[in-house]
Amino acid sequence: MQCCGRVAVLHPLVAVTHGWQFKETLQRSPERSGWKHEGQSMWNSGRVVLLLGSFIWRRCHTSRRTSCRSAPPVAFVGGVPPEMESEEVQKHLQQYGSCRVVKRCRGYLYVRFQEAQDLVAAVGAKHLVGGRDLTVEVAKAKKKQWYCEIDPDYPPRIRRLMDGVVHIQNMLSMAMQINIAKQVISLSSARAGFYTPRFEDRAMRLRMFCLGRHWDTQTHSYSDVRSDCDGRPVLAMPSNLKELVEGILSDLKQKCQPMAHKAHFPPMEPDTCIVNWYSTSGSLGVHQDLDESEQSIAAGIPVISISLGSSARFLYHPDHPDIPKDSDGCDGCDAISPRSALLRSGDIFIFGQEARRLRHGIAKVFPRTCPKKLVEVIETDGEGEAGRLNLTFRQTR
Ligand SMILES: O=C(O)CCC(=O)C(=O)O
Repeated sequence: MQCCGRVAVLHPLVAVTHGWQFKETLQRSPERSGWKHEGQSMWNSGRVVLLLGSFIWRRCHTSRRTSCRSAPPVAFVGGVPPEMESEEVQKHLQQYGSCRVVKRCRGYLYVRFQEAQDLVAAVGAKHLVGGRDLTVEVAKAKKKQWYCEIDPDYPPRIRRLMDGVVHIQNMLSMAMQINIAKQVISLSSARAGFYTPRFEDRAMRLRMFCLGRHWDTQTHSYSDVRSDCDGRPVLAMPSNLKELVEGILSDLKQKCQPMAHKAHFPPMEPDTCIVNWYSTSGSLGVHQDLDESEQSIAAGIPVISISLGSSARFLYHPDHPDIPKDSDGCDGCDAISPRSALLRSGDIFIFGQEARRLRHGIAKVFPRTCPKKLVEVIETDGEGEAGRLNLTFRQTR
């Protein structure tokens, strides 16, 4: 410690020579290090100081360079309630100078000022907006951040599969996946939890329960009670899941600037989440999600799906309105070969806009693909294999 302060002001080459003098301080005990000779120990301590000196020198240099560069005039605005429009905050801050909101997150947002002195003036003032006391500080984060706490070792990858269809790989960190899975499994233990629905008189190859509104597989409609099952009221949709969906859409909007309109979905107010649990022999036939309101479908409001646990082969058909349909409304799609995507734990799949009527299904769930940390959380099937949880969020009204 003592030597660090001194070495910090030196160039690494100078530090080598000083290393000889500091050998008493830095020399490791011969028993622990195995260094035998005085000469060698002096050389080694010199090397330690060289490395240390070089490290500190680089740190000093880098921090000097950084501090010389003026920080971008971006304000962090905290205490923003979800219902407050970003424009309202922007308008309020424009009294200090030209500025615009550059990022909106849960509870806070970032505003970029054109002039640094305007930011300084805003930081020193009190901000009462719509009855809320907002805090305005100089933003510390220089990098764009995701709403979701992603795993830095596995950065998300956005794949635009076709217009209106986006697959985001690795979007949710393991911690987030575990939290969501735990929350859903604990909700499913309520009286209105998982059951095996029937579709056209056949048991579906999955178990299901809904949050917000119930999807009746017999009448193909949404209701507030489990009308095709036990008549119980449907469980409420937790606000954190709703916020998660909004956060995913806002992340996508920000991260996909180059794709611009191709990946921008209309704003969404998810009122329903269908939770599916598949065993490793489970599947879901190709279908279209058309039971939501006509307005919701026509506006291209997306269906957002979160995958947790074992991986699955997701099939989708590009929608071809020209292909004649039979009485089931779906036979024509057999003529087109389906495309597929492998959905892994933590992935998000979104379809909306012109692809809102996408035909899709789950062909297969793969055994031995569930991340270890989720095996304990997600229910296992008869074979002891962890299944797959899927949450699809929709705006049904
Ligand atoms: O499990 C999935 O990934 C798809 C679920 C689905 O298509 C649905 O619930 O409509």
